[in-house]
Amino acid sequence: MKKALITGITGQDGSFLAEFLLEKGYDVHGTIRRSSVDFRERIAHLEGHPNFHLHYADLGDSMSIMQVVSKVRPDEIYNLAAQSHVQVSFDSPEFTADVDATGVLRILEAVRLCGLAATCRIYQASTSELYGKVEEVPQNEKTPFHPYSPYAVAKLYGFWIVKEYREAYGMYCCSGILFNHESERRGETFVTRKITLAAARIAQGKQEKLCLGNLSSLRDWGYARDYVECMWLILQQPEPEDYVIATGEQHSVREFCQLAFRRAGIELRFEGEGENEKGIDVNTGKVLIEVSPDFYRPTDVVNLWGDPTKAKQKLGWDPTKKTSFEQLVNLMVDADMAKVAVERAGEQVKLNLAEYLEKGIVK
Ligand code: NDP
Ligand code: GDR
Repeated sequence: MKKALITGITGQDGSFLAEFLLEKGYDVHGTIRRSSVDFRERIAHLEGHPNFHLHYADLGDSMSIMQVVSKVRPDEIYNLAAQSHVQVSFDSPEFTADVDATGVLRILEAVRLCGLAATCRIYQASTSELYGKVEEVPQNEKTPFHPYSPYAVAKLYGFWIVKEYREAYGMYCCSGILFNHESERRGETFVTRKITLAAARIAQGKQEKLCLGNLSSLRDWGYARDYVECMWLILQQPEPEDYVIATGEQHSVREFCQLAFRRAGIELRFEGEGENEKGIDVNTGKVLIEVSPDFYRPTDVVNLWGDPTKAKQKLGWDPTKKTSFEQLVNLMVDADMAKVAVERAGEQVKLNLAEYLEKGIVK
């Protein structure tokens, strides 16, 4: 039985990858961090599985990484752990650099020092943010990088140190340069999930309006569940190489809003420009979306569009057979509509109970 170690197993991608590898028959080990509240929601359904194991480790703590690598002695490591929010990286640049840049080095060195350099394959979660300010579209493995946030600069170090260990020590380590991928498990402060959750809340009368930043930003959005298979495929190739994973399609934040609100039963029209742009309900005339400079970034990446030709040829990646943009938006909105409906039902139960207690109907 092959052993995989996933850092960042509690995150969106980590949880899907753990499911995928368990189905493939792997013994799956994941790293978690101690927290005063429970952040294991995305993997709660896997706990108790005989091939699923969790270990405490932090990418900022070499000793914890050495411990887990030497204990598990994995065949494959998927380094997904990161401070992954681009806007947050402007507020916490040093922490982001420590985890997203030096953290990668700590993993590579742990593998080497534990004598696993010749046997352990390493996947590094690189990102389309590396292209940053680049104006060439679409972007492929040969497009030069121009990182445009503390997050992207840290990830650039991660990309290069992985390449360096491959060339210096002959290690099987590679990067997946993944474009944005989303899901019903996406963190609630990333733009797609922020939109789908707001659409569901507004449609069910639980929120008045949604404030966003740059509505014109363009992204190549795919479905996270589809993308984790590529992480695995990248590590199954005869030679270690870096790959762009993307859908090859580009959409704006505004377009995402339009489709998401439509799925929630609200037709929007957009009026105005820049900070004055608004998303208006065509039936009621109510302003539902406003632009707030609070969500602008000091430097923003506005034109990402991936060219996954290499992945198509070498990995057999076929985005046309995967979840489409519209399907992605729909599945996210449907999940959030259900979540909000459950929350409302819970609130109603509490209200009823309070009323029954007050009236003495229940004691
Ligand atoms: P999430 O933010 O959902 O998950 C990040 C994970 O990293 C969480 O499990 C988090 O743990 C963990 N983590 C954060 N800091 C540390 C630390 N110091 N030590 C150990 N673990 C830590 O990200 P995604 O699942 O979306 O992304 C996975 C990876 O892929 C990230 O590296 C991201 O940068 C990269 N990426 C993501 C893309 C996307 O579109 N989703 C695209 C390209 C790259 P905790 O739960 O305790 O916070
Ligand atoms: P990104 O994702 O920065 O691409 O990083 P995010 O969803 O945060 O932003 C996408 C674009 O939307 C614009 N935007 C807003 N973004 C957020 N978060 N909140 C808003 O209110 C808002 N309004 C507009 C942003 O300016 C941006 O242009 C994600 C992360 O998963 C990274 O870890 C990963 O490496 C990249 O995707 C690929």
